[in-house]
Amino acid sequence: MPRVLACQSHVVHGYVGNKAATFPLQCVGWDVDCVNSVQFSNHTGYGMDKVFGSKADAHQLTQVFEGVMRLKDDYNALLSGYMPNRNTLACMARFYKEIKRHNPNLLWLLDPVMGDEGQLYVDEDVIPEYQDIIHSGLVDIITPNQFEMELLYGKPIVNISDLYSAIQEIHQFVPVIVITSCSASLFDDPTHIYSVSSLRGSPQPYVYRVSVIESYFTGVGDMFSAMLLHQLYYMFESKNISLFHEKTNVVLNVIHRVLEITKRLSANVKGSIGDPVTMREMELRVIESIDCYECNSIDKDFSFK
Ligand code: PXL
Repeated sequence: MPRVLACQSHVVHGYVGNKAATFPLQCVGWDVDCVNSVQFSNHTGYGMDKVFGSKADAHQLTQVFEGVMRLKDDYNALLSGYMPNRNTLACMARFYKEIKRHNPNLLWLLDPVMGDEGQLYVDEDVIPEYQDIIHSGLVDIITPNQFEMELLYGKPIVNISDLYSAIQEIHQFVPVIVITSCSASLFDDPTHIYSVSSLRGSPQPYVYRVSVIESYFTGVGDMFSAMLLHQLYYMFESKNISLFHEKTNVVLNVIHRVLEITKRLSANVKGSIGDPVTMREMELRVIESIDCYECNSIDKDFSFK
C-alpha cells in the first residue's frame, strides 16, 4: 500500500484541504497521514466572520513533524496545500525537503495555495517562500491556478504565449506543472474552464476545456491535487510517461463527475460566498462520490485542440 504524508487544512464540517483529499485517496488504496495546518469549524467561503478555530504555529508543526519522523521514513509521496503564513509554510518545507533528500524517489506534489483571480487569501509573505521552495528543485508537481502561477513567475500572464513562457521558466525547477484553471480572459470563453498541463521535455503543454458547472464549489483544487498525485504516482511507477496527457484527462473526468453529483444532490442550489446556508448545500459530496475515484477511463475527452 503506498503511503502519503499530507499537510493542509482541516475543517470540522465540510470538505476542503485534508478532508477533501483523504477519503478519495483512501478509496484508491493510499495510507494517508495528515498534518493539519489549521483547524477551522468550516471553510472561509462561509464568511470570514463565520470561521472559528486556529492556525498551527511553526512550533506546534515542528513538534508534530519531529514526532512523525521518529516513527517513519517510508513515505511514497508528499502532498502539501493551504499553509496560512510564511512561518508555517517554511516549517513544512524544511521537513518535506529533508524527507525528499532522504528518499529522492518519492513524489512531492505542492499546491501553492495563495489566492484566485487577483485576490490573495493567505499572508503576502508566502510568495517569496513558495518561490524559494520551488527553486530548491525538490518539488515534482505543482498545481497553481493562473493567478498563483503569475505570483511564482513574478510577472503577469496576459496571453497564451506568456503562459507558455512562464511554464518553460518554472520547468527549470519543477518537472510537472498543471495550471488548474486559467482566467476567463485568457481563452476568451466564460462558458468553459481551461486547464493546462505540462511535463518537462514534452514538446507542447496540453490544454483541456471543461464546461463550467455554475456554482461556488470549494475544495475542488484540493481533491484535484490528491487525485493527480494518485494518477501520476502510478504513471511514474510504470515508467510510462507517454500516459501523462491521458492521466490529466482522467483526473479532470473524476472531478467533473464529483461536481455533477454535488450539484445534483444539492437540488441545484447555487452557492453564494458568505452565505452559510447555500455554502453547506454546496459542500463537495465526497462520500456520495465513492464510485468516482477509481477511474482509468476517459468518459468525456476534455482535450482542447
Ligand atoms: O480549498 C481551499 C481552502 C483550504 N483551506 C481552507 C479554506 C479553503 C477555501 O475556502 O477555507 C481553510
